[in-house]
Amino acid sequence: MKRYMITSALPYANGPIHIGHLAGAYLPADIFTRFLRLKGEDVIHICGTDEHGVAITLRALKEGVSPKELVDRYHERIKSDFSKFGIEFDHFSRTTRPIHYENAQRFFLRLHEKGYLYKAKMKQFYDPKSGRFLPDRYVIGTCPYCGYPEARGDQCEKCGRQIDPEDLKEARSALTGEPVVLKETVHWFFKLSALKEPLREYVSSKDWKPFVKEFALSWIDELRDRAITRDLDWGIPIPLNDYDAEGKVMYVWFEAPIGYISATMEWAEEVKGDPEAWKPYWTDEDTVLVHFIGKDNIVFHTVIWPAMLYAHGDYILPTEVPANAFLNLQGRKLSTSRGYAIWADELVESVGQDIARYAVALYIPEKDDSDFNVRDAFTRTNAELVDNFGNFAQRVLSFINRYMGGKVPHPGQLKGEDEAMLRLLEETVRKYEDLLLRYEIRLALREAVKLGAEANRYYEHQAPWKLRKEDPERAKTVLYVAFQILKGLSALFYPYVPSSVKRLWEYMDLPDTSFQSLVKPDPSLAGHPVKESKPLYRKVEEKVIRGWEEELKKRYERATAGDKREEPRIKYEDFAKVKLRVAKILEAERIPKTDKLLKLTVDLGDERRTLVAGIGHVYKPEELPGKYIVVVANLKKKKLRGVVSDGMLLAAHDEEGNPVLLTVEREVPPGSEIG
Ligand code: B3M
Ligand code: ZN
Repeated sequence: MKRYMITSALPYANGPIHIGHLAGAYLPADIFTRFLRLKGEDVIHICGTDEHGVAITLRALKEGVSPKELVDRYHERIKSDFSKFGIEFDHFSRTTRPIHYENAQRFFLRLHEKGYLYKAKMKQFYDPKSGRFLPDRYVIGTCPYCGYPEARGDQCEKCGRQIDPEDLKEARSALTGEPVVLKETVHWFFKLSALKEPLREYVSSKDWKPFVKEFALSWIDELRDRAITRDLDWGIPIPLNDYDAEGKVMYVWFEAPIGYISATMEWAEEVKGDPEAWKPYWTDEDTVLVHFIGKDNIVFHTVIWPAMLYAHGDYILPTEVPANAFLNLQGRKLSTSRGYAIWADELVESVGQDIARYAVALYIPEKDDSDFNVRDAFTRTNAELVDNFGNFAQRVLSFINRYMGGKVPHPGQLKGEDEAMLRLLEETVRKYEDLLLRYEIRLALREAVKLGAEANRYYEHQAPWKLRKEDPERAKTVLYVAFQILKGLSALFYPYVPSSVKRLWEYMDLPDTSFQSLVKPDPSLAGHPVKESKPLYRKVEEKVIRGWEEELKKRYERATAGDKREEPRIKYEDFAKVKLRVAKILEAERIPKTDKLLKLTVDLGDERRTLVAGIGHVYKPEELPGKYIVVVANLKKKKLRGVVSDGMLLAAHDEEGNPVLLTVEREVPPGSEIG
């Protein structure tokens, strides 16, 4: 027996759970845990709400409630969303619990005592009106890339790019709307730079998904010390007797992962009634520590959190970090704040828990971003779950009830095709287990579905409803084999659709529902009585699918309607201030040590100009000379990486945000005016 400590990312208590969250972390974690538990492994699945940080305070501000009110409300909501979706935890805690405050402060002190934390000055944006230092996200301004006027200092919601708050134009405070200033402040820093080598060794030794491992390694290359305190009044206080610590709290990303341990401690006390019971899960080298997360959390779980654990010294490091990419919805990005999502609770209300789980499981973005399209999702679920597994279960059980006196029949001599079917079960189980243990949750499901399809084919081909009269002995053998296969299938489908499989087990009335017993044909079940059964699933009807399509279209329109309204109209005179002209590219070369920047020499008719353009990741310098492009000719000069850019070229941005040059429909003399 192996010991597993499984965690799912602690969701911020600032909104309900949607299918993107579920596909990204919670459903795969739940499937994996259920599989291990069915196999009898020693496993616990721990989670809880992440209740500090600016994601919380900003949301509270928007809703006009206190952070405490906000997190109380969403903690309950999130807990109920998970339970409706059948996501089970051994314990679901909160980062505002006293046990976590104490534990996080102990952790901080240990790192401090061991010399991993130091105090230093830094410059940070300050809002003179509210008298507060502002975290990156609280600084709002115009995005330097796409011009979106409401971009946040950490990321632009419109074009999705990462930004530094210093790059925002017209930077202002999200709290007061007033201009911000840079001001000196003191913070505690985590000496990550000192841990580069052990971290590199640790990550290199891991057999993680390539995109996870590469991301972690590239981060380690550029590892710098990071501030782990913040000027905020909502969070865990710094446990030091120091004047500078006043008004500061721990950075949420420092304390939240410690919350995994705190929640396990709380589980030990409250659920196990043994305050020591958490220890082997976090300190025994034999424990497999697995963090299920979405891709935006990779750095924290593969670099910073392992660094913290390493520096602390008492704990094991993560064994596996099965991170997932993003789930889109009808080809578009999900957004909680804009309300473009399918929420966990409404999906379950619409189609039932297991159909909902199955549909989402089909799109777990294990390798790349995937797209949840309601028509595809429900059509496939109807075919693979309802018509395949569900149908087989119903056929076998109702036949036994109707024609075999409600008892699994005693078989006659098995034929080649019977044995082939049982062998296929054995092979499938092997592949399935292997895949699940490698976190290939979608591929493992494929194996189960294939076996289900074969089982239906076998049943169809043997046609026991005909054999019943022509060759009753043979009919019994077929039903016996079909029952054994159904029992095996139930084990494979259980982690994905647990509540319907539990119902199936009641109908089958099995003495033992451990994985090992389910997947092994059991001759002693000949003569075993089964119960009256009902169909496990109902198909998702066309009108439900169409209803979702229409609803999502409406949600998307509502989510983006604001964008259109926000764009203020300008007068012609304003536009006329911008001098647009046609230019011909004469030369192009890369600016050394940059990935994107090209230096262009262009012909503007009466003069030559140098432009710097961030297009080098898409255009090769040699393909540019001779092209006619559009430039803003009267822009103030700007120095970029030592080169003065005298003007700006215009480009559109494609779906991936890559630049596509604007050109003219036919050649006109360089320098021609546009307007
Ligand atoms: N709350 C981020 C998120 O919800 C964060 C995860 C914390 S895991 C320790 O995406
Ligand atoms: Zn932008």
